[in-house]
Amino acid sequence: MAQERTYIMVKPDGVERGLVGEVIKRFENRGYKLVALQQLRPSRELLEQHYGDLKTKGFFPALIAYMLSGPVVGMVWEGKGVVVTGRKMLGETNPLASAPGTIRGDYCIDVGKNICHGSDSVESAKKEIALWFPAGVNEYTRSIEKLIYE
Ligand code: RTP
Repeated sequence: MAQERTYIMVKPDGVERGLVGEVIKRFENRGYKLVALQQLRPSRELLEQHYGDLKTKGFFPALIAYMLSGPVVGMVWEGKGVVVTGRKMLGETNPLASAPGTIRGDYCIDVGKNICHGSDSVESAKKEIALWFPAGVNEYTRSIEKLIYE
């Protein structure tokens, strides 16, 4: 059965603050499988495509400037329910509304510096994975799946 995938990205503030490992650790510890990982400085065009739905929002220029401020680390995680669970692990868009124990609830305060991104649906995940990883992700099997899934 094809497993669900999501696109998780550590934003420039998260990279600069050294939180990449923390984000990876939480998804690994949960049992999800890492199938792609890259650090890059995204172009304005790539970001405008990624955030295309938000073009009309007042905060759009600030969002693009924030995302252009340094390298990001993008990754694709695979596993049961990973889109919804990944968003729960990240916390609310506004960090102050995020529960302690979530990434945003533990590590940030302002919405414009909220450390990470996670796909909001299976459909968006497919689009985002194709956008950020046009060469595709890594297909491999893990011997530990039987310790994670019943
Ligand atoms: P993301 O795409 O980064 O996971 O965030 P999200 O779905 O939780 O939130 P979305 O509404 O798609 O917003 C994308 C990013 O834009 C910034 N933002 N700023 N100033 C503001 O009111 C505001 N609202 C959103 C945040 O960095 C948010 O993650």
